[in-house]
Amino acid sequence: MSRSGLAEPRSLPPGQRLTPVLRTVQYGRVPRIALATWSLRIGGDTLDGEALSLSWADLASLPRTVVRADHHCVSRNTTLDLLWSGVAARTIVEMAPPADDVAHVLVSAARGYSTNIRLEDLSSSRAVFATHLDGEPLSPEHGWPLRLVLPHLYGWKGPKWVVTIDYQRYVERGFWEQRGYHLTGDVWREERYSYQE
Ligand SMILES: Nc1nc2c(c(=O)[nH]1)N[C@H]1C(S)=C(S)[C@@H](COP(=O)(O)O)O[C@H]1N2
Ligand SMILES: [Mo]
Repeated sequence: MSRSGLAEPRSLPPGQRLTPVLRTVQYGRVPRIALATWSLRIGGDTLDGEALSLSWADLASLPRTVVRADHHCVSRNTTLDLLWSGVAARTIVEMAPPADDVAHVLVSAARGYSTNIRLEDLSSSRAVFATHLDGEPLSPEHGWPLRLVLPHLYGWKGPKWVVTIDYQRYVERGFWEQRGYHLTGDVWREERYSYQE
């Protein structure tokens, strides 16, 4: 039944509460990155066995997309309506496709952070390697030059300062997945901890 005249309250994922600003959350310090030497490497179990490296100029030549999404940190803070723009993760996956039996991907960042993502989550239509937030280039704290955004997964599944994508036939847990967090991390299924797997 619709309640005319009243705005429909927006549904929050289970166990989350609203926070008005996107708080910076990371393990360790913000890395310094030079675009001239930066690259995004897609390797591991690729279809042709070769790794692909994209320079910043290569990345800039790819088609761009915009995704409006809410951010959900597993610490229970949710921030609504962030506008991410960059390159669809699908575009990158299609440029360097995985071998047929690959189901997982380890995405790693400068300074050692990593996270495991199911290939089907990385290939979902709203997954984006973002260069911009709300129309501005990412700030260093929010992941400049490139961060992954997966709106239906908890925030830890979106590395800031992404540098490598490794397709994996076998599951390798990333930074938080080794420390008790869930392998898949779906926000709407409330997949927070590894004991739920
Ligand atoms: N490289 C890296 N990326 C990271 C993290 C991190 O510690 N290192 N923390 C994650 C977590 S837990 C969240 S909630 C978001 C926070 O993004 P923000 O700092 O832009 O708000 O970044 C994610 N990406
Ligand atoms: Mo988080």
